[in-house]
Amino acid sequence: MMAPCRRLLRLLPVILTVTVLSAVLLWTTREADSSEDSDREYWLAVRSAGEQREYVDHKGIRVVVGHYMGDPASAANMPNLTDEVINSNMFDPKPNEGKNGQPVMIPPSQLVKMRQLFHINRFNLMASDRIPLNRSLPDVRKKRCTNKYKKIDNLPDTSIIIVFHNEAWSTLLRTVHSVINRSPRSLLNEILLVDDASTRAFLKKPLDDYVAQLPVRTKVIRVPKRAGLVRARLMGARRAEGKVLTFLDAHCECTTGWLESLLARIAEDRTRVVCPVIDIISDDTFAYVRSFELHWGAFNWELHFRWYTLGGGEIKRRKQDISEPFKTPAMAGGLFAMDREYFFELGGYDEHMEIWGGENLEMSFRVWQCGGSIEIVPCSHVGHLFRKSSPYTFPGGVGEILYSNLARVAVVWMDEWKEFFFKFTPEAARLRDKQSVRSRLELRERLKCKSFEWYLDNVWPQHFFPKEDRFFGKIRNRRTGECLHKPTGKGSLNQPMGAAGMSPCETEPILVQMFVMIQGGPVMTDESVCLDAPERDHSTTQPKVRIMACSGLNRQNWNFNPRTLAMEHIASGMCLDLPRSDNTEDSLVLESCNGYPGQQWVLEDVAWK
Ligand code: LR7
Ligand code: MN
Repeated sequence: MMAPCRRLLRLLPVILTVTVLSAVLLWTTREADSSEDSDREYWLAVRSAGEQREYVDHKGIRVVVGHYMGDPASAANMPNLTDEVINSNMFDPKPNEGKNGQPVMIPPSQLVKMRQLFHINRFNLMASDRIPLNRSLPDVRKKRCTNKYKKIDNLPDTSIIIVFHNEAWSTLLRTVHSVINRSPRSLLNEILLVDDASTRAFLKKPLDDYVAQLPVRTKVIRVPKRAGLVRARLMGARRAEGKVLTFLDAHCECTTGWLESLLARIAEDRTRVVCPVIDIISDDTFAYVRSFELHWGAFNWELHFRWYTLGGGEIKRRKQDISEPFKTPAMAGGLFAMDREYFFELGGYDEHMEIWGGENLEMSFRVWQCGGSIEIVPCSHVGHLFRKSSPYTFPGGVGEILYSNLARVAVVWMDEWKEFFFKFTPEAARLRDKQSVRSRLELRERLKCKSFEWYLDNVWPQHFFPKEDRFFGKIRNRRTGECLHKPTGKGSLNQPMGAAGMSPCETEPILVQMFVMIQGGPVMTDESVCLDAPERDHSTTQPKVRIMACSGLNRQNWNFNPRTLAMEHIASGMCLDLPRSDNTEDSLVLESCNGYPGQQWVLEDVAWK
């Protein structure tokens, strides 16, 4: 394998870990749902300790997340696993195990075996195999939801499309049974299981036989050669007969009311693409954990999908009725419903996207730019099994696949911002010219889709991307000559905030020294973090300046004075200053404005397109 690919193989667990972390964040903050949101501080201390990562969140809750790495599953590189084990169905349900979404406890005598089996799917297969296919789950909806979507007579019916590649029996069929058990029967047209060239023996005839006796029409569609999730989903969509297409990953569990609320939104407006709130099924214990409802989906500078907190104003508006659906700039990708005809009118999916990744942003941009909308429906909750690494092969290499897919997204939909993406993501830039995207550009033309600038301005006005109307570049201090940087160091990728510090300016622009500033507004950087001065108590003479989740609050607004070169903190009237000590670990502070070089800042433009 070429060096960049190897680097990416190492990176993929990190990407997945960040996704899991976002999920953990959602989970540990879920209680804030009903409390004051505006000043929530996600304090997340991350410490790497060998293979384990440990987090202490702002409430002092300690969360330990294992960190699994390694090559995808085949008997050859899985310790003590034979092909016979991998191909056997070890489903062995115990009636009360995992009941009501409770965690599974594995008897101590089984722990060694449990760890071995973990490698097959990169989740606790033994735990999953102990839980019945029809386990109960709590009704996690807000009270208001119970009556909100009662009338179902006029709702469209749906085909459920589940694509899978070497999924475990128990997770796949628990997905199917949760759909059957918790959806109004009249709304289920059919369930389509698209087998993306799985090799496991139990997913062949035994699966055909099993689905034949289910009370809802269920078909298994076989993809002859590994197609990847995009083409597998397209194959399902083309065979579907329901009015709406509802896509699920092959390791989900649906809760009461999940479907009615989604279909009701589409019945009102066929151009809505609707997503449930995605709850967490633990890869370790299979506990069902409700997640925080007020996050929306977007992405970072490298086009990796992220969950971000809704801004302050947005939350206030939603306080009127927190069960109301809200618009989201992007969707996670795996769990959504969409009118079938509209799906094809809008161009289905980009068939040249391989295996995994990028299709969720492609569809998000396309839907928004071409006249539709994407929303999250808080009354619909579906659990998804989050894992920390990918269990299957990426033929052609992880890097080639993921970044080719992302290059296609950028070239077709992002206009000038594609240059920004390629400039700072060399892995994708390398693959840019290999993409033939003519038919997708023609589609964009034919549908008269709007620009990416329109998308940023109207769908995601809180975005932290560069734009003509704002500064983008380095922020250099006049006294030390050093540059402002985003907190770095071990584990910082997962650390949404920390002390605002300084480091020697790099000549080659590097992302951690890049900032976007709107005059009189926030100083932002990648991952939706902003320069913040959270200390309300101004009896401290030098309030610390931090990098924290952008919130839209006034205390994150700054004014750059081009005459004095001062960075004025609007809420306090104080100025951004260097720490008193020379310890570079120390954070910047606010100080009464004094005009000394320590308070003078040079905004150095960096070309982004
Ligand atoms: O080659 C493949 N063929 C497949 O059929 C690769 C995958 N698949 C199947 C796979 O078996 C699974 O059912 O496709 C589905 C998704 O693959 P996962 O579960 O490995 O993906 P994920 O959950 O890690 O990734 C998220 O991002 C993907 C980007 O391509 C897809 O959009 C996934 O559907 C998506 N999952 C979710 O949105 C669930 C919530 C995650 C969050 C946040
Ligand atoms: Mn998944």
